[in-house]
This record gives sequence, C-alpha cells and structure tokens, in this order.
Amino acid sequence: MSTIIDSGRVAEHNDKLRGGLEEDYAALAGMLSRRGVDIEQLTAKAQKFAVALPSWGAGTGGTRFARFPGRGEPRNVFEKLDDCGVIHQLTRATPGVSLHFPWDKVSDTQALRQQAEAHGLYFDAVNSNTFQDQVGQEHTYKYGSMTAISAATRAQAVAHNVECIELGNALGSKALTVWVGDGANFPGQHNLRGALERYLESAREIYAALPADWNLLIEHKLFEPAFYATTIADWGTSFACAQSLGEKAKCLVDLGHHAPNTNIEMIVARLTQFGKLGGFHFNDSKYGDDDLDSGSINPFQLFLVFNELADAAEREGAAFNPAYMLDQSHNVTDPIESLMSSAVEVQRAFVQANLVDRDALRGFQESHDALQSAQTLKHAYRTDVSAILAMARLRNGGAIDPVACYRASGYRDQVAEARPAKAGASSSGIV
Ligand code: PSV
Ligand code: MN
Ligand code: MN
Repeated sequence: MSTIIDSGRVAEHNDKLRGGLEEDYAALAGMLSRRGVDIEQLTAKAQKFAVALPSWGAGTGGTRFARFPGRGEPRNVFEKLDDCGVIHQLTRATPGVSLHFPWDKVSDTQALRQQAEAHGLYFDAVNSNTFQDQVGQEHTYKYGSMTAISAATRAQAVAHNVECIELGNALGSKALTVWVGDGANFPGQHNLRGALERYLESAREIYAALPADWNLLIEHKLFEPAFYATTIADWGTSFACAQSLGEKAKCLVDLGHHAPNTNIEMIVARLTQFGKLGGFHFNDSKYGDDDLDSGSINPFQLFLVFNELADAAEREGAAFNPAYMLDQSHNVTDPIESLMSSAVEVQRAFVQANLVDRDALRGFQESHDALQSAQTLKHAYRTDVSAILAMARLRNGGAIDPVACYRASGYRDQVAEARPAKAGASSSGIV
C-alpha cells in the first residue's frame, strides 16, 4: 500500500507518544481485567472496525446561505481519494469510500480502482443524485424524480440509478444508496398515496438492475427540501418499500434524518429484528439534518445505537453486517480532521458497546432492576477507551494521534499549493 504521508514521519510521531500510550493501555487493561474484560479482545475488535468515508465530505460543505471554501480542496475524484487515503493511513479505520454520482465524475473506472487499491481503499455503497438538475439534463426534477408525474422524468431518474449501479459494479461496490428529496411543499400539492405508488414503480425498475450480490439501500429523511410531506420520510415507509421490493432492498438510517428526540436506537432494533437494516450514515445533529461531526453533540445516542448493534451481532453472528458510512458536512473545520475524528468517535461507540456486560444487563432486565440496567450501560459508556483506539491504530500501522500527526505532516499546505482555489469551487463539483 502506498502511503501519502511519509511513513517515517508517522513512525517519528508514534515514537514520541508510544511510552505514554503503553502506560495508559496497561492501566486500562488492569481496570478492565478487574471487571472480567480482556482488553486484547476489545483491541482486536477495534482493529477490525471500519466506517466508510463520503467522497463529498472531503471538500468543505456549506449551508444554503453560503459556502466558505477551505484551502487545498480536492478538485476531482482522484484528489478526493488522496485525501481519503490520508484519513485511512492515519486512522486505519476508514478503508471504504462512498462515491456520489454525478458529483464524482468517473470516466476511467480502471484507473480509479487502481488508485483506490494503491491507497488501501475500496468502494463502498455508491449514491445516486436525482435531487438536483445537472447541466444539459433533459427533464427537470423540480416536481420530483422517482415520484414525478411525468413518465419521462421518472424514466430519466431510473436510468441514472441504473448507470450508478453499472459504474459501481465496475468499481467493486456492492450497494446503491438512494435518497430522493421528492415530496410536496403544500397540502394537496400531490396525492400522498399516488406519489409513493410511483416511487415503488420506479424503485422496482432500479431493483431489477441490481447484480445478484448487491443491496439497494433506501435512505429516509423527515423533511427538506420538501417541507410539507416527503415521500420517504420515515423508517416505516422505508421498511414497507424494502419489504415490497424484495430481499436485496434494505433501510439506511442517517442519524440526522429524524425529528429531534426520536428514539433512533429503537428504530435500529426494529430494523434488525426484521432483517432490514442495511446501513448507516453517521453524523450528529442538534436541530435537523445538520450533518455535524459524529459524536460531537450527542455521543450517548451514538453509543446506544451501537449497543443495539452489539445486541444484534450477538444474536445473529457474522451474518449481521450493515454498511457503516459517514455523511457529514464540514463548514468550519478541515474536512480531513473532521473525518478522522468522526471515524474515531464512531469506533469509540463501537468499542464501548462491546464493553457492555450483556449477561448482567439481561439479569437486571429480568429482575426488573431498571436502575442497575441503566447503570450497566452507563458503566460501559463512561469508560474511556481512548487507549484501546490508539493501540488499535498503532498496531494497524496508523498514528497514535491522527490529527496531531496530520497537522505536523504539512499535508494541507502541500495540497493548497498543488490545488489552487477556483472561484466558486464546491465540494460537489456543482456550482
Ligand atoms: C440527504 O440529506 C443526504 O443525507 C443523502 O445521503 C444525500 O445523498 C447526502 O445527504 C448528500 O448530501
Ligand atoms: Mn445521508
Ligand atoms: Mn442528510
């Protein structure tokens, strides 16, 4: 695997921090062993953990009011892959990259695949985009895409999704994520049932184009850009569509796509119970689809989601394998730093959930000891597993402190020179 940041620099960084880490790790090992937990088992699990990067997260995001570009933003999908390569080199937790078409303009799939492989990366789920019009597009999505009244518009949306599957297939992806912004801004604007019927009709055509070993991931979102009624607004609708489409159709849970205070971990439990949890878009949120860094607002919720996932993994074993992806927008931070720390936060929640004493929890649940049940979860959540995460990175060849190592490397300065700012450049490539 070719490394982007000089491996000598990473080694130098690790040499400085290794002694302190070993002391912290030994102290944590002792504390965990008094609880009957073998730290080595947790570290081995952490070493295998992976969450995919969103290609669109490598550039500075923006709001609908403005975008303030950062320095050295990637100008094309190859440069995005370089940035993803850096993130994976230092965290060793992000080997997958999720592409978004046509934001990612891909003409030579072979060359892209080769570059990904050179960085130790592979392609996770590909995403289609029928929520914007592209230059030269024949039919507008102003009044919907997969649900549009116009049959020609629906056919165009289906054709785009089929093209995404073909591109993804050539890149080695195994899933298509479909999020549509279709819906209504006014009561009465469209027939609520009719819109979903048209969605299913379009989705069936897309489903029919899936290779045998692919999944179709249906992403629901409560609102925006449709502010009165979104066609795929909730997990219930997503679930019903996935059931009606077939085995390869599953639900994707984006943490930011729910009303405030929604019990997302319960949605996760329901979807796993019925075999329809396909994957996640991890991010955090205070008010809506904020796309803030994972674990930055409500890390306890992230832990509770992983607690359900740990329960499902215990029940279902290796067969249980949902896709983990980040979906964030970075407005005031260096996207590489945000993606690195977010990946670590997701991995932290995963490790903490694996620390939950499940036998004790079951016992407290069966004896109706609500207080101790809650304390069992809190006990795991309150444990600082940072040393496990750092050791997992070190053993996998990454950096003990990825952000510090990245800053010391001067990577952003180098790419700022090589990638001069373009007026109005946007992370999506769409201005
Ligand atoms: C929609 O809000 C969403 O979460 C979907 O995943 C999109 O594909 C992504 O954001 C892109 O911005
Ligand atoms: Mn999303
Ligand atoms: Mn979103």
